[in-house]
Amino acid sequence: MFKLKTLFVGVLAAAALGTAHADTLETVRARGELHCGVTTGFAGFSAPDSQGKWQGLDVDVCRAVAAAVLGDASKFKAVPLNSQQRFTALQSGEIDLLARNTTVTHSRDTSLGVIHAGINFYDGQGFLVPKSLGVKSAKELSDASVCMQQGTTNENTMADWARANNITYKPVVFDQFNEVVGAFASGRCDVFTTDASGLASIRISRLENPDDYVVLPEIISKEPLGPFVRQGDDAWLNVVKWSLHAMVAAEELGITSANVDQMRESTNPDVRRLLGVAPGVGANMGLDDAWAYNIVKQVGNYGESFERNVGQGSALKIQRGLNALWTDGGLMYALPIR
Ligand SMILES: N[C@@H](CCC(=O)N[C@@H](CS)C(=O)NCC(=O)O)C(=O)O
Repeated sequence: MFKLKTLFVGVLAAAALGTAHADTLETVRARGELHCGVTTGFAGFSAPDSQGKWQGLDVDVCRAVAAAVLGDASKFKAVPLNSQQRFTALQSGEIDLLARNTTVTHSRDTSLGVIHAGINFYDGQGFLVPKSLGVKSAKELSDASVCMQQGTTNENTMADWARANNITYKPVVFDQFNEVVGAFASGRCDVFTTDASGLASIRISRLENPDDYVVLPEIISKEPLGPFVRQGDDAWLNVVKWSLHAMVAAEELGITSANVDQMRESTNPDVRRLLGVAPGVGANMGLDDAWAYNIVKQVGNYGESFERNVGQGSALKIQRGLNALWTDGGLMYALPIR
C-alpha cells in the first residue's frame, strides 16, 4: 500500500512538473513577463547599466524573445546566475530561457535535460596576462597559476590543452565571478583563462589599468555561445531559435530598427514575410504576425545588437570576425523564414 501511494504521489508530482514546464510559451504569456537567466554582471553581454537596466548582447536575446512573445522587449526579468547555477535554474523552471555566454557542447545538450536554441556569438578560449609577466605566448606559461571560474568549460579545456602541450599549471578556481576577477587583479594568479570575449570584457570593465594587461594570441578551443531552453518543449525551442534567426535575417535583408517601418512598404517577398506584411509568419508558432517586426523595431538586427553591445559602439570594440554574416566571411547565416 505504502509503495503504491508513494508511486502515485511520484506520478502526480511528475505530471505537475510536466505541465508546469511543458508549455513555456503559455506560461510566459500568462505571466506577462519572461524570466531570463543572465550572468551576475559581464559588461557587453549581460550587465546592469547606471540606471540598473540590464544591457548586452545576451540580454538582447531576452529582449528579442520578450518582443516576439509579448510584443514588448522590456517585459523580461533578468535572473543573475553564476556558472554553476545556470543549468539548475533552467531545469527547475526558475527561468524560461538561459541567455548567458554558455558554450554549446555535446554533453550539455545530451545529459542535462536542456538544449541549445542556436548560436549568438562564436568564441574561443584565450588567456589574459599582466604585461609585467613578460609572456608573449601561452606556450611560455610553464608552472603558472591560472584563474578560472567553477562550472565552466574553461576548466576542462585548460586541462586538455596543458596535457597536450606538456605544460604544468596550478588551477586557482572560484565559484563566483567577482572572486576570480579579484584574485587575478590582486595578483593571486598569473593568468585568467576564459572565452576571449570574456577576457576583452574583464580587461576593459574590471581592471583598473586595462593597458597593463594583454590577451595572448592563442585561442585554444571553440566556444560557440548560445541560449538554452528545457528539453521537451519544442514550441518554445522554436520561438527562441527563430527569434535569433529573425535578427540575422533582418541584417541580411538590410532591415534595421531605424528603417523597419519604411521596409514594411518593400516589395521584396522575404522582407514582407519577415515583417508580417504578407500574413502567416506567426501562426505556426502561436505568435502574432508582427513577432519579427517587434524584434527588429525594439531590439534591432543582429549587427546592430553586436555593434552596440560589444562592437565599435561599445568599450569592448570586438571585431565581427566569425560573427560577421556568411556573405562577409563570417558564420552568421539565417535559416529561411518562409
Ligand atoms: N563559455 C563558458 C564560460 C562561461 C562562463 O560562465 N564564464 C564566466 C567568466 S569567467 C562568467 O560568465 N561568469 C559570470 C558570472 O558568473 O556571473 C561556459 O559556457 O562554460
